[in-house]
Amino acid sequence: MFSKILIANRGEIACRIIHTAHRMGIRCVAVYSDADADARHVAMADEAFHIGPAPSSESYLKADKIIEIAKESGAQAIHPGYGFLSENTQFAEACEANNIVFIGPPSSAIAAMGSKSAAKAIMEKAGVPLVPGYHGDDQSPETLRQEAEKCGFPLLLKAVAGGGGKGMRVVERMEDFDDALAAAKRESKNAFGNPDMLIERYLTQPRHVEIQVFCDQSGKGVYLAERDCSVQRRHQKVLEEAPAPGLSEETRKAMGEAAVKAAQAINYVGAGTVEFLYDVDGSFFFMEMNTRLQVEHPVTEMVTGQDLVEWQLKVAWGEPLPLEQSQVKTRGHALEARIYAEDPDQDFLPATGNLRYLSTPDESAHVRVDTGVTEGDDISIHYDPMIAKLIVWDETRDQAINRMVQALEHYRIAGVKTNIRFLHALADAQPFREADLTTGFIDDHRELLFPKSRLDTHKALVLAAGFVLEQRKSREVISTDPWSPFARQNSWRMNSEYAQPLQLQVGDDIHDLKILERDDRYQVYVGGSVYNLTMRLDDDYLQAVINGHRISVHGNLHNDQLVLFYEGDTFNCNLYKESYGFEEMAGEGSLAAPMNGAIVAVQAKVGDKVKAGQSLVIMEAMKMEHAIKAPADGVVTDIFFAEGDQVSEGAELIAIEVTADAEEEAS
Ligand code: MV4
Repeated sequence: MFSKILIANRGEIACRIIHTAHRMGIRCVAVYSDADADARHVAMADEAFHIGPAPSSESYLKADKIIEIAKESGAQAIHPGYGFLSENTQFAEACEANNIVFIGPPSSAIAAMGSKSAAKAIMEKAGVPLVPGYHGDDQSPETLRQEAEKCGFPLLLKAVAGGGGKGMRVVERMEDFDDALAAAKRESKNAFGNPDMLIERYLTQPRHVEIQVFCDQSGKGVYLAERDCSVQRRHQKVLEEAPAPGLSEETRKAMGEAAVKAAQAINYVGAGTVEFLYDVDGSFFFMEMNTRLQVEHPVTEMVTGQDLVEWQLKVAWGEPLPLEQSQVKTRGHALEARIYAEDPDQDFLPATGNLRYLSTPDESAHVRVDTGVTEGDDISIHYDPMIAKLIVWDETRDQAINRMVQALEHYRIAGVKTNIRFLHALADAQPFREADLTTGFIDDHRELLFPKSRLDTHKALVLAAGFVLEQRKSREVISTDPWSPFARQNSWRMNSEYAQPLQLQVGDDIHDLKILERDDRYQVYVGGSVYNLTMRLDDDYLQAVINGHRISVHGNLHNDQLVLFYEGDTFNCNLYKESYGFEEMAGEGSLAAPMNGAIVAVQAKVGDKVKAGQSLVIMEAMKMEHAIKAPADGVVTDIFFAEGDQVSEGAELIAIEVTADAEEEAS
């Protein structure tokens, strides 16, 4: 076996490869750009070499430099991961030329799948089912028109050089064909430098089902079940699973055998994926072959119990496949969700920033997290914005979905926008639970996938206030800085009633809260309502009881930004303007009701002379009493309510004429 390999990649996949290599006793050499000097993959590796500035073109795509480093470090092989140099035929050849094993297929196999029409021709010859259509070299408009007639409508024009959905056009009727062809050719010429088209019958409700194949150097091949990757957005996979729900054993076997034939037709070696379009009637058609280890390989690992990177290393070293086809067994169901730094509310605009708070679900036999980042890392513009892959397994699909929903609720990130809430809605959506999968899933179920916040705004504000107060208290005790505002010895925590104002900004709205504490119980006044609150905070975990509803959230307060995490959802607010001083309730001359409540006692009559601070009216709200006190010496001139009256927040309760000598005393 190799004793040292170089990983020509970054992020989660570099970490993933190092993990297995280390388990097998293989040393790992990492490479890194300026942006990745402190990255997790660099820390995990046994040694690491700087390769250049942050842009991929100046670092992770520098084939020559990477080969030089492999030679210098004594690495016997290079694992390219996915993306970057993984499907670059010249790189595979350069490795070979330098006596370094490329952990991937021969360059000829990569090249064979580079052109869609050539790939289809190879697959046709190998007897792999194709979507009916045309993939010939004759690209004259007349031939293409004739082939379109033969194919029937709707049809799909696909760029021969295309990939990832670029250069595709659906044509509904012959009348539209010429215009569509001209447009598709133009687009493909611009995008790929090649205007050639192929024609296929357009499947309107297909699923994306792909087979994991493996071939060794002797030409033996096996398939390791399939994955359903139908849930995509703009040709980006979002949620993947294994096995594909509802696939019959016959179809699974036929698809698997077709995939192995496809691989063998191009003398494949190593890990590959054959993608199929799977139609509602159970038919399936070759789509393309990916000549690399794929992002979603973990779901296959979870159901087969195999380590595909270990298989890659063994095959690259020249060993036979670890299992015969008959020994490949699957058990249970696995799902993978891709956690991205992006904003679903802004059309999934990629997000950047610092992962200032990052907490992941506990890993177990049921939950796996593949990631390349740790708390404090930056998500930059330079690379793919994927933060992690969250993979779950259970005996049944339904249980696996529950696991996924739960694990997403335990994945908490602050500092960068993520798609976690979207993924949570997706995994929990009824049509997904019912495996109503097609490639149009996300577009077809938009109304389910952008849910309103699960937390009512008032409750969220109460929890936010509670979190801020409890965290301040815990800091107060441990603070050693006498000048810190947290170090103040405030009397408000003593057994008397003081109201603390707190302004929280949510979006453009500023909410004025008042918080009253007595005997470790709080009352939070917000928007004319009052909430009883008790709580305890353990580190970042707040357990609160609001009006008898026990509710728990995690939180992160950073400068004046607070994020609360609740059931896969986040609530963001800013401490808008904060006062560390405390005012007594109704202490500033206000004789207005501080909240909605009832008058329980009126302790003065019209004409009474009263002293500053004297209690005039007692109000009750949520079973706690509040005294409305005279702001200054004076005479009561009017009383607007009587005992038993209900009053609203802000209502004037009593009028006082401040006496002249009192005014003089005050001035
Ligand atoms: C198709 C198709 C329907 N009919 N071909 C999209 C990317 C490229 N790899 C092939 N794609 C498709 N080819 C025929 N004849 C629908 C798609 C397609 C799709 C396929 C897999 C996953 C997601 C998709 C989203 C839109 C369209």
